[in-house]
Amino acid sequence: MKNIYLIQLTEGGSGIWHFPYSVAMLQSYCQTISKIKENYKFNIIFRIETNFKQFVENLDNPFLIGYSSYLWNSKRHLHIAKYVKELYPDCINVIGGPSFPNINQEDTELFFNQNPFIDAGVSGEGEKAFSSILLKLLNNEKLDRHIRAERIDDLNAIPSPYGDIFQELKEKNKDIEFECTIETDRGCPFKCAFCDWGSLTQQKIKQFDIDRVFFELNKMSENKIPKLQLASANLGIFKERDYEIVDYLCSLHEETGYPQRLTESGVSKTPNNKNSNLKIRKRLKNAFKEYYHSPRMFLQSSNEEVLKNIRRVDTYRNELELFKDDNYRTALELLFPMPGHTYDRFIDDAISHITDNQFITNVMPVMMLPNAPMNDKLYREKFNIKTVSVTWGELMAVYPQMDEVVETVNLLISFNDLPFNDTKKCWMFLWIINSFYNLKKIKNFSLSMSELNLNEKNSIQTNISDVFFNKTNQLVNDTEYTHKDIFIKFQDFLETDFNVISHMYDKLKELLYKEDLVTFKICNRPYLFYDETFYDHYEKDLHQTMKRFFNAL
Ligand code: B12
Ligand code: SF4
Repeated sequence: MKNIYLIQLTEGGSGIWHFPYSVAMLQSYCQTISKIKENYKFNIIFRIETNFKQFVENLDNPFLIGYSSYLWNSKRHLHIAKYVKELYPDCINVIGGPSFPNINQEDTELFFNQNPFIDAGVSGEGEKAFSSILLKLLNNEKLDRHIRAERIDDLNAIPSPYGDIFQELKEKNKDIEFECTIETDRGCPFKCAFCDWGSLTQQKIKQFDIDRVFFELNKMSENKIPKLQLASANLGIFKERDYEIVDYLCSLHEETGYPQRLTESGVSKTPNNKNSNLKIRKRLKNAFKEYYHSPRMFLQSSNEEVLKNIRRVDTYRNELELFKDDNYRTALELLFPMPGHTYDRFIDDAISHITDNQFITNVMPVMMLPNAPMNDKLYREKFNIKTVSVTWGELMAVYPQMDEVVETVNLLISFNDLPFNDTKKCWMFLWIINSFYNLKKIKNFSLSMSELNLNEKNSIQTNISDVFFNKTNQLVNDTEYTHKDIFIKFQDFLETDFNVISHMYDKLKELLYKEDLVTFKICNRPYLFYDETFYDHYEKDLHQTMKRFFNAL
């Protein structure tokens, strides 16, 4: 038997790790082919507890190693692959997954030049392509360096990995729990410029049999899975079928408590009357309650120019009111910065629902995914896109040995019409509205306070926010000022007039795009990073600063 290792380092913390679903799918399909089953033994690796060199030394006569490459593990995988080649020169290194670059021919070439120890790379769906590699090697045939996989027509030819493979991995890893991914379908008909849905964007959606989906959902419940991720890009697009799946899942949770938590990956972007988005959202929230995050609407932007540039189909922007519900808050997800954004347009996006208690806005920094249309050479040139590399940060696994290699991510920072300084100013604008206006708004919507763990600890901050919120609303009612006017004036005040708040402001602005991704979280939810000592010490100054600002208006 020849030893195959499939490595997909996933993230783990507090004893819960992502199930290495992608490589489990490869193994599951390959084992349907008798010639492969008779000749190869599969070993899946998703966590490494020694240093990488030692890990490689302990491998048992590896014949081929497959690496499943994502933003959060690709550097570590390459590091391992290099040691592998040094120690076992005959072992074949094959890479696949969404971070193997394929959108620009020169990027692929550069990748192979920089990583000569990688023998072959697969773009696209891996199950059949990987099995062909294994069969070719049995026939002593030579491998192509870059293999572009053909689309898999019959997804049901891939057995579920939540049978034997899952049980075996559970047996071997009794000290941890798995959070799991389930695909109900594959592919996405849209082609948003910032996204690389596993290289399956602008592709027909293919479905897994509904009975197979039910089988996997039952496994999630039987095995008491703490968190389930539905990997559909457009949940709700198959109006009846998707609701049936969600309803089944909700019934399982209601009856057994498991799967315990749920997140979904994408919601249908078809017009609302053609999908079951709304029905799904309400069913999920009612069944899972606090174990289902705030329902999210992935707006990305509401500016026409930005939407056109990122080729985003926007169908629910005008139907947002339908998603409101007295029992929960809905999060409006935005991306920033994207070609077409300016300071002014970003502000309009960020405050579009500022006076509505049932909506809260969340802004994500845009990452340059290696195979997203945005990374196409012509697209980059057209908009003069600049990026900066930052460390991946707190989303890393907690194992200290994993710090041997630092994963990084490229973030977009500027375009033709958006200088880098304005990008930072936009993030700081977000910090302002979330620190001084939205905090009070969240407090008004009682459910959210407990949801966000806000309590008396934040009292000085909430008092200051009360002042800002009330004064702003009063001015908007009594004068010609709009919310936008006041927020912009406050930002100018903090940038030009040194005071205790501008001290915090400057410190955070300095960290943007230098530190890891946590800084963007601070801009979105500053109250979760409450600095009690600072607020205690400067309480009086903070109130005086606020007073001075409003008196000067
Ligand atoms: C589940 C999921 C998650 C989960 C868990 C991820 C995990 N660690 O396992 C959660 C919710 C945590 C998550 C979070 C994020 N995710 Co996510 N996520 C997904 C999702 C929806 C499904 C992944 C999946 O299992 N797909 C099904 C499998 C079968 O497909 P696949 O992974 O592409 O594998 C196939 C091929 O790529 C290939 N292949 C894969 N490996 C190998 C190896 C070999 C040797 C070969 C030959 C072939 C091969 O064959 C496989 C089978 O066909 C994908 C989108 C998607 N549908 O793919 C995004 C996706 C993976 N996520 C993405 C991103 C950007 C994120 C976030 C950074 C989002 C954010 N801004 O915060 C975070 C950070 C994650 C972290 N670890 O910290 C990007 C990744 C891009 C990249 N280049 O890495 C994707 C592709 C979505 C996108 N918009 O483009 N995510
Ligand atoms: S963001 Fe969603 S809709 Fe757009 S291409 Fe990616 S998966 Fe499809």
